[in-house]
Amino acid sequence: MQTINLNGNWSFIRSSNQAYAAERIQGGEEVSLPHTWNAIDGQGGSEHYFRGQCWYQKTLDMTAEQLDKRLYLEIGAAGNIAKVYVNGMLAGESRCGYAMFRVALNPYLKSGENLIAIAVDNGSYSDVFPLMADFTFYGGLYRDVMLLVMEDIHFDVIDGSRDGIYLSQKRIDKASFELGIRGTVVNESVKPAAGKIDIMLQDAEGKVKLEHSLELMVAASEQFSIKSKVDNPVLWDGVDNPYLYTAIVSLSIGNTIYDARTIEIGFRTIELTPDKGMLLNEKAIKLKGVSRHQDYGGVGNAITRAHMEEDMSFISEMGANSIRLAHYQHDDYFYTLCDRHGMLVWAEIPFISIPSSDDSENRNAMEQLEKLIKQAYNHCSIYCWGVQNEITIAVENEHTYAAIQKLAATAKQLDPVRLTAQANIYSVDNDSLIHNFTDLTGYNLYYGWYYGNMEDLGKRLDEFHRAQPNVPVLVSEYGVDTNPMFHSYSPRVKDYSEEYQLIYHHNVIKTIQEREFVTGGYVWNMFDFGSAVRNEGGEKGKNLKGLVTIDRKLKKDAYFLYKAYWSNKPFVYL
Ligand code: GCB
Repeated sequence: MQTINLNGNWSFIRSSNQAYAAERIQGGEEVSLPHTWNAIDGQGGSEHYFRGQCWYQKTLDMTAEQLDKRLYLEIGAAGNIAKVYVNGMLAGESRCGYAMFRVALNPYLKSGENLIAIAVDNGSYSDVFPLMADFTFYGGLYRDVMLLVMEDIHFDVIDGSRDGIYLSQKRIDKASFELGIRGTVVNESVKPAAGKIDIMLQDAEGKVKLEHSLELMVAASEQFSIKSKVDNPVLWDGVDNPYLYTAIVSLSIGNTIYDARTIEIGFRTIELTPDKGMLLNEKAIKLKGVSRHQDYGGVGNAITRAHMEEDMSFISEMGANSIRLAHYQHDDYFYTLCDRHGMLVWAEIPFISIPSSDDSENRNAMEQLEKLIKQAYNHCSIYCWGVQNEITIAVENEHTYAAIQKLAATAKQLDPVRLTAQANIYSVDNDSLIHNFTDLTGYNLYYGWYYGNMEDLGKRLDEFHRAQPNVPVLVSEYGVDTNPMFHSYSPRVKDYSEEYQLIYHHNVIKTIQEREFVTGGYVWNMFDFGSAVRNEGGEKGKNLKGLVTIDRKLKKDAYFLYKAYWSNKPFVYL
C-alpha cells in the first residue's frame, strides 16, 4: 500500500449550496489541511461560533495507469458529519465526527481531472453525538486526508479496522504470551489467487523474535486467524518501560509482496481486582491521570503531530502515568504516542450528558464505539473503553440504562479482554443499578467548585466504599477554573486564582493517596480548552480548568504541584 498525503491545496467555502457537489467553488479561499473553520471563534465565545455546513474541494489528476490500482480516500476525521462526492456522485459519508473513514474511489474516477467535493457540517443533529457538552464542536477536515493506492489483492481497508489486521494478546503462563493475528484479505481482481501471509515480530533492537507463515486461497474476501506463542517477551510496563515490539505482516502472491503493515505491539496484562485495584503486569498501579482534549490555542482542533508531541512532553514531564482521552476518539498518532510513552489510556466515545431525543436506541453512539474499538484496537496503551460520560444528567431511566448496557456488551463482544468504563455524575445514588453496567465506574467529582467543600470529596469516596467495599473507585474528573493572572491572599471558591487551584488540587492528591481503594484519578484538564459556551474567569470561550494554558505558553502553579508529587526527577520551578 502506498499512501499519498492530500493535505495541500483545497478550496474552501462556507456555504450549504448543494451545487458544489459537482461545480467548482467560486469566491472561496485556499486552505491546507488539517483545517477547522472554528480555530478562532471556537475559543472566543458563543456569539460568533459558526455551526453549519461548509465545502472543501480538490482536483485529482489521474492517468489510466493509476486507475488500474485500487484507490481509497482516507479522511482522518470530519467534524461532525460529512458527505464525499466524486465528480458529483455521492461516494461515501460519515456521521462519526472523531473517527477515520475511507471511501472507495474507483467506481467514480475517470482519467484526467476529477473533482473531490466534501460537504462538512458541524450543525446540531438530534441523533449525532455529542449532543451537549461544554467543549467546542469544531467543524472541518481537521485531520490528515490521504490517498491509499493498493494492488487489487490487499488487506482490508473498509471493514472498519485501521490496518485490516487485529493483534491480540493473552498471557498463557508466567513466561509466555499468545499472540493472535487476525484480519481479512480482499481480492478485487476477477480470479481467485493463492496467497501467503508472513508474520515477523521484531524486538526494539530489530532482532527477529518470531516468524510465521500461512497459505490461503483468496476468492473475494478471506478471513485469516493465526495464533503464535511469544516466549519471555520484555513487558510493556507503563512509564517505567514502555517496551514495544514491531509486527510486520505481509501478503504475497507468488514472489511479489502485494501489501504489508507494520504495527507496534507491547505485551502486558491489565486487571481490575476488588482488593488491589488496577494491576499492570500483576503489580498494583495507582493511576496518576490527566484528561486531554484535542485542541490548541489559535488552531482549534486542526492540530499537527508537532502539537501532539508537545502535549505528550508536558504530560510525561509532569510524571503522569495515565491519560483520559476525552470525550471522543483522538488522532491515531496520539494513541501511538501513549504506547511509546507508557501512558495507560482511557479511550471513550462522545455519548455525553443527554441521549438522543428521537433515536431511543442511540445508534450513533454504537457506531462511534465500534469505530473507536476497531480503529484503536492495536494500541497496547488502551486499558478501557469508556461508553458514556454523565449521560444521566438529564434523565436516569430504562432507555439510558439499556443504552449503556448495550454499549458495554458491544465493547465486550468486540474486545473481550479490555475493561469497559463509564464516568458518572456525583449524585448517582449508591444503590443505583448504573454502577454495575461496566467493569470500571469513575465519578466526576467537583466538590469545592460546583458544589460542596473540598473536604466532601473524601467523605463521598468513603461513602461509596462503604456501600460497595469490593468495587475499586476512580475519580474520573476533578478540577477548578483558573486564570493565571488572578491571585489571592485568601483563596476561595470561584475566585479563579492560582492559589485556589493549588489548594484544591493539593486536597485531591492527598485524598486519593490516603485511600487504597481509590484506583486513581484524572485531573480535569491538562490544558485549558475551547468551550464556546463558557464565559468565566475573565475569559470568553474557554474552559480554564487546565494545568497549562490553551496556548501551552504558561504552566499554572498546580502543574508544579503535580510534578513535585508525581515525578521522581528533580526540577526547577519556572
Ligand atoms: C464535566 C464534563 C466535562 C466538563 C467539566 C467542567 O463533568 O464531563 O466535559 O468540561 O465537567 O469543566 O465542567
